Amino acid sequence: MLEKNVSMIIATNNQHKLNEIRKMLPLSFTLETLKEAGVNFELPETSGSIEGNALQKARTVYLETGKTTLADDSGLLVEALGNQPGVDSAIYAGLPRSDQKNVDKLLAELDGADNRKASFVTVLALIMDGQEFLFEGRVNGQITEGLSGNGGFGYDPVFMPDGYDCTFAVMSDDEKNAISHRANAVAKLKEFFDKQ
Ligand code: ITT
Repeated sequence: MLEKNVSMIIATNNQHKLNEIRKMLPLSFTLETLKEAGVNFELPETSGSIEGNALQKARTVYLETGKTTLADDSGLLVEALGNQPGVDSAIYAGLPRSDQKNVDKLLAELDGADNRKASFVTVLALIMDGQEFLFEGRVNGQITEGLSGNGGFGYDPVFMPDGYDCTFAVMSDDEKNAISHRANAVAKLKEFFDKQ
C-alpha cells in the first residue's frame, strides 16, 4: 500500500489487540493509545451487538478527543451454542473477566458435542472527520476438545482455523496475524485508506 500518514487513537484497553493491530499497520500510521490520548475511563459496551459496541467505543473516544479513532469489538460465535458467546465473549463466565474461566466454560458447554464449528468476528469502527466507517473480518474454524499452545490470548488455545491442524495459540504471532479475523478487518481498513 501507499505510505499514508495516518494518525489515530486505538480505542482499546486490550493490550493484545493493540499489539496485533500495530503489527498489521504500516509504520507510517501513528497510533495513539487511550492512555496517551488522556482517556482514562472504561468505554461503554452496552449495545448488544459486536458492530454496535465497536461504534459505541469509537464514538465515546471521538466525542472526548475529536481525533480520528479506531475501535475493535470482537467475539467468538459457536454454532452449537446458537452463536454464543458472541458479543459477550469477554465476560462469558461472568465477572471479573477471566480468559481461563471463559475457555473452561466453553469446553464444558461443548463437552461431547460433534458440531464444534465456530467463527471469530472482528468489527473495526473508524470515525474520521465526523464520518463513521465499519470493517468486518471473520475466520471460520473449530473449537478443539482441549487447550493447546501458549501464544495469543483469549480463546486462542481452543480455536483451530479451517485448513490448519493447530490452534491460534500454537501459531507464531505472524502466522495468526496473516489469517485472523482481525487481520481480515485490518486488510479492509488498509484498502479504505489506500483509496483516500
Ligand atoms: P476492548 O473492548 O477494550 O477493546 P476487550 O478485551 O474488552 O477489549 P472485546 O469487548 O472485543 O474486547 O471482547 C472480545 C473478547 O473476545 C476478548 O476478551 C477475548 O477474550 C476474545 N477475543 C477477541 N479477539 C480474540 C482473538 O484474536 N483471539 C482470541 N480471543 C479473542
